[in-house]
Amino acid sequence: MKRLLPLSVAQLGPIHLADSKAAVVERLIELLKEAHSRNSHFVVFPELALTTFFPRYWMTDQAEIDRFYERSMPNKDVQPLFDLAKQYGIGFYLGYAEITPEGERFNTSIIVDRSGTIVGRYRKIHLPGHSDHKPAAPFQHLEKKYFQVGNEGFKVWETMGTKMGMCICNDRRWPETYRVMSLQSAEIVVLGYNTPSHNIHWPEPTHLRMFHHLLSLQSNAYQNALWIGAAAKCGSEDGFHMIAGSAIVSPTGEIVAQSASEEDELIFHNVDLAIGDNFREHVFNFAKHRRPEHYKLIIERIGADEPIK
Ligand code: CDV
Repeated sequence: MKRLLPLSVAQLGPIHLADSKAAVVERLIELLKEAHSRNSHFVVFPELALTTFFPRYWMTDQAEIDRFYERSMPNKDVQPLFDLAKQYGIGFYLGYAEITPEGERFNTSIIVDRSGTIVGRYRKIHLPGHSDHKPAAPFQHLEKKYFQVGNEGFKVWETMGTKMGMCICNDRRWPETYRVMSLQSAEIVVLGYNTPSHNIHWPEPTHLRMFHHLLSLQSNAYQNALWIGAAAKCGSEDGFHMIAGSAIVSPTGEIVAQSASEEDELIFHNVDLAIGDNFREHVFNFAKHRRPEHYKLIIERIGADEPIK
């Protein structure tokens, strides 16, 4: 029997430094209205969806840095989004920069259910990039400067008729991310991303950025019998280009919906959660087939080292 979750993924085009949060929230609301017109129950918005991808900038002025962070959620800027989503009965995933009352800074996402309640929070664990200034690079990737490593693990929430997990951007490239969630019986993982088209560390062919993004989603959806909804922030933010490719991927590993632009764009699929059941019961029946006694190195080692004797 089908178990349906009408799912939208709301891709965002560029957010420039000069754009106000209120203006961005208006764009999110337009996408929410479109999701409502498609009878969606859930919408996935991108990573750091309220601001430009500010880790590309080396900043030392604390006030300049602080304006990118949210001190509470919801707050007056995003309240209109929460209000309309509640009115429509649509849940959502939203990424933003969080500063706690103690001054800790995280790259965070939340799951809001269809009644407007925040049911889950995730703080990004795999922070890419560097913390030092690289003046020779065309732009920075300073997530290690502006954020701490997430301290709440990879969790799964029973909500909206499913078991939902979440992660953020670079997390999507790591098999551990999804396996920790599929071991908690996650049926769907939602995520947002900001992926620069240009790699500042080595001359990576540009087409590989999109290829590896989709490869990561497709392989991990299949290997963990999961649906994945992935929302890009994309296009050229003040001249810095990021890939699009927002996608909904089935537990078969197939892409069932993909964005076609580098602008604000909604994609939709009436997700049948039951598709994952066949994979969980057979080829990826973890209880029957996993052999954790042979996986010890995965938690004992961080970096690659000598072969074991
Ligand atoms: N925001 C990100 O985490 N971006 C990384 C980049 C640095 C490769 C990503 O994995 O897409």
